[in-house]
Amino acid sequence: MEKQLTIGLSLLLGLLLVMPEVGGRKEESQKRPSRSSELKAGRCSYTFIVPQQKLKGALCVSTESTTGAANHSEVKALRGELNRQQEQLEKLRGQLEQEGALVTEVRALRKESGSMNSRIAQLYAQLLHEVMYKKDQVVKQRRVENLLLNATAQMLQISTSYRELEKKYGALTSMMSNQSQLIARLEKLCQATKNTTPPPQMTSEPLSIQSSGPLNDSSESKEMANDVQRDQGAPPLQPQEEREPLQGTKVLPTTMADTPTDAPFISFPVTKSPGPWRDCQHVLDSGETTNGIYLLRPQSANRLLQAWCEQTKAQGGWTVIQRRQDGSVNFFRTWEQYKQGFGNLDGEYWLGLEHLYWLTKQAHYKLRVAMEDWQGRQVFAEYDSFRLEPESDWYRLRLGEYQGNAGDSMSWHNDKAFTTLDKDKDAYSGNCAHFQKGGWWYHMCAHSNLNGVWYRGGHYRSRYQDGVYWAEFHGGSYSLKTVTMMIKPT
Ligand SMILES: [Ca+2]
Repeated sequence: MEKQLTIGLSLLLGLLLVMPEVGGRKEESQKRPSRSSELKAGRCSYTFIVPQQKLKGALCVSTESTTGAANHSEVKALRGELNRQQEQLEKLRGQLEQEGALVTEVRALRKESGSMNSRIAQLYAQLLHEVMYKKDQVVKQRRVENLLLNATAQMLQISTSYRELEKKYGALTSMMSNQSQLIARLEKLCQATKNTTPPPQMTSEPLSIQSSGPLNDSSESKEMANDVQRDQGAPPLQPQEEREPLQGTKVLPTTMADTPTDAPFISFPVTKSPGPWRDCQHVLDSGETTNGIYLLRPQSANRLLQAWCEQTKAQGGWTVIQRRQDGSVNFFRTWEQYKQGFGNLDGEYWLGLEHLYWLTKQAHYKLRVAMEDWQGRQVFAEYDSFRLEPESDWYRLRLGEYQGNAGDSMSWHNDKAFTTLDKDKDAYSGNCAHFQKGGWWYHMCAHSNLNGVWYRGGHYRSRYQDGVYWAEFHGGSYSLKTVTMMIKPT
């Protein structure tokens, strides 16, 4: 049934396909009857396709009548096709040209992209490097910050401990000041009672040696003191008020052991030529070549004074202004006493700042400090100029160039005012004279103090640096055996 239907349909299709040609042939046969007669002669001009299979095209075509027209139309079609293909070719060529430009462009772009890539890589490396560097910097910064923090903490700690120390120091200073006031009160009490007890003992042990030494074990010193008294012919226990100073000069104490701390020199006769002399150089120039006490009167000064003249050592002509040799005199004195002078002219004494001022005002003087240690070694320090400013300027020290073999322990005190336990003119917050137990041209406080406590034996043990010392010679904790300060005009 199905097969029959398929055959039927194929036949119909075949008819449909052949129909126009049938019409065409009819027209042609009308136009050209000669040819149709030829066809009628024996050749079949229609072809029927038996639809046993699917239709695949014509199985038979007329060869003669259609060939010329077919060729012509085919050529035409071919030409058209050729034209079309040429057009396409042109189109393709145009496209190709366009594509060629595109290729160049793409190449350029690729090239650019390559260079861009390398640039990006470079930038990336740079960025990486910067990041690393920044990281390093951050680490370093943190380290520095930590260090800073540590330092700050340490500083805080130090400042705290410094404050504590300051508090302690303040307490100690006030204690010292209290003790000094006590000493001053005791001194006043001693004066008031007019007894012959020695000056109040200082807090340090060696001072008791100083005050009690001559009584206990130094019979030689006692004899010497007595000799002085015999020489001057003064009664040993003469009250101070009854003593008559020789023409306004100082007075010597009766004995070393019972010297009131504020007593100036007692009257003392001129042992050598009458004078008065300008100074010991003047004495030497006049032919007096022996050591001893001479009466002096500085030019333009209406005051007489006595001093020991050293005429044998270092070419002579030296006016002794200070001497330490046995600890027989207490040098822990007031301003007034340092101003007027105190001690024994043939032993330990201080000539007096006022006298020094007038002496050094009349000419150009040099200073010589002669020292001896406990092993007998002798050294000296010389300053090519020496003078003092007046009391209104606290007897400020003016010192010249150093030379000698003791070392320079005094230039540090140049241009410094004099300080005593009752007049603080030093640069130190406390009073240097309190700690060093003697008046001096203190700074903060001293490289030398020849007015300290005379300790026996050199190295001393004390809470303070209060010995008779010259730091450049034996340091601050060595108390010298003998010291002489003397001046001479140049
Ligand atoms: Ca001071």
